Amino acid sequence: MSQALNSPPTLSEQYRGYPERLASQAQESKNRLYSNKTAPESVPRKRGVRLPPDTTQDGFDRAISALQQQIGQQNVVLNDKPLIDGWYLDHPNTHDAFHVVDQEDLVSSAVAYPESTTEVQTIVKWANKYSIPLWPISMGRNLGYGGGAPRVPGSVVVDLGKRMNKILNIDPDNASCVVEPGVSYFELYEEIQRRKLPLWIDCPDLGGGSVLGNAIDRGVGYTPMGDHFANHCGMEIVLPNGELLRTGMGAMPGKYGADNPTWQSFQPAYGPYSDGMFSQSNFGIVCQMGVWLMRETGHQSYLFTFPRDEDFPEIVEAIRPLAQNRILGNIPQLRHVVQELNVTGLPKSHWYSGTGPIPRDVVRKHARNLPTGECSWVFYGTQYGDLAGIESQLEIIKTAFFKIKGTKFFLPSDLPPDHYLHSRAKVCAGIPVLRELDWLNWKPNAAHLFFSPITPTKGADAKVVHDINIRLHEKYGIDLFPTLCVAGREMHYITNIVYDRSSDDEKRRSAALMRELIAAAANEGYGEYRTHILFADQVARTYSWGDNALMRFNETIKDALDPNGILAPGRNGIWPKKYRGKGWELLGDETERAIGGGTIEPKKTMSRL
Ligand code: EUG
Repeated sequence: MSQALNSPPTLSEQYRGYPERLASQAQESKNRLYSNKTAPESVPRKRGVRLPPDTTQDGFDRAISALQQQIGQQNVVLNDKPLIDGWYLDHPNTHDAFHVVDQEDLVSSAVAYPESTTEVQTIVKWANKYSIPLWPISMGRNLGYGGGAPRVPGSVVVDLGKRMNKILNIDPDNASCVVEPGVSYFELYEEIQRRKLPLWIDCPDLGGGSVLGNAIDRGVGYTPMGDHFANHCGMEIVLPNGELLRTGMGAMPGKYGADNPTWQSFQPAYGPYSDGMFSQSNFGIVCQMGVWLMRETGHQSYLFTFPRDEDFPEIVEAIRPLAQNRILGNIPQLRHVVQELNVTGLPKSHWYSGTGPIPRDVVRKHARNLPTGECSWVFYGTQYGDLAGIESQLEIIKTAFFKIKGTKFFLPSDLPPDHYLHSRAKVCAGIPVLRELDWLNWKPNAAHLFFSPITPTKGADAKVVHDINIRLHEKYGIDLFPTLCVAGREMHYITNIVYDRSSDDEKRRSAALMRELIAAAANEGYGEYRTHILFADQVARTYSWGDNALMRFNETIKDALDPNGILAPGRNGIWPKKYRGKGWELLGDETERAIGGGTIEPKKTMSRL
């Protein structure tokens, strides 16, 4: 429990830290989480360093010494100490803090900390020579999707965050910047404030993640520039053979060896647009990326409540034209009212003492006592621009939503200072915060998985996915926490599957629920935009149109770029030839079976197959 007493690190102490302005929040949030913790901080390791597949101890030792000689002994660290799940701002890069299978299963053998793109090239060439799988991470947050854990146990994690955390350029005229993988939303925001620039960043619900990493995982934020990948411009990439590539206009040399002046201005350049291939992929290591910023503007956040569970399809229908007409300025969130209970940071036991999911009538009873009153759905939106524009937009939005009977409207000034809307207003103005962590207090030792399908922004489609969620969460006895990020043509329907890390039973039910949700949604034609590393194989294989044409295309590219199969094997379901069809793909109940001390690694090593 010693860590509980420590203050979490600040940004000036640690690249993964929090800004001073959030000091008391960070400490409170950490204390609250630790006060709910019943599991020990760490347990003794059952085995020593987990070796990469097909590697002898002797061969591994020689490879590690060789790498230490190349990038410095202190920059290659064995993963041989007790594993600590820690907390959001003391996040491990040794394993998945939100472990689904055994904590010690999805672990690295070692972590390498490169300082530069050149050192990343050195590591990649080393991995090819010694045939060791690499797992690059930026800062390794990726919460609910696997954290910093490698898919193949014993991979060497390449932690780009620790030493490659420079903001290389901020161009106020172009409203853009260039970042390395270790630049967090917190850091980028603070730097813009330090320089007093009239610019906004766009951040997701939590501010500790990597700007670059989130964009290439195609994450979402909540200003008008919330589509992070769509707002990146230009990349510098190390390919799996160690060669270097610049995409976009960066492919054209600048004068006298300078960066190309148009690199952060025009995304595609000439010829096929290659950047997409380096998002959610294992085709290269992105070491620099351009990011577009937003010009500072006026903004007004607000919320609507809707009375009935059954209003859901009608709400979605009302949002669609508003979003398509760009009356809605950002990606709003629609949350079920149960999320109003968990975002208070109070544990489930505060609201309900029974076992099993919290019943609907109990949620209703408690909602009645919240400032927003009894309701079923809560819509969090923000309008941008000048006051007159915001007011006229709000009138149009109110007219549309008030057609749903019993709808209510609230401004931040209508709600107490601790209401979540105040935190939401910050996120929607590009100010990164920590508040969203609070629903992790729902149960002791809480971890979570995200189920993240995409549906059209149409009531009927949304209802199909919602009903699947209701049915299967009930079947597995798990609370249903839906948050929908709604755009004009599609919505990210995110459910948060919260489980107690110390309970194998909860882990098994959560994993089984995920598996069945993915299958049931795919059966209706709905697919995930992103998933946990343990479910990547299953999700990738739901995209099977034309006899798996997409996966065959991806595999062709993977084999051409990475013939030795060293780069992030299994990432997003893409396996290099060396691993393919040898028992690595998790397509059945392997995950559930590995919970409680097993492994997801196939029994036979690759060469013996
Ligand atoms: C959220 C949104 C996501 C995601 C995970 C979580 C929101 C949680 C839009 O994508 O992948 C409140």
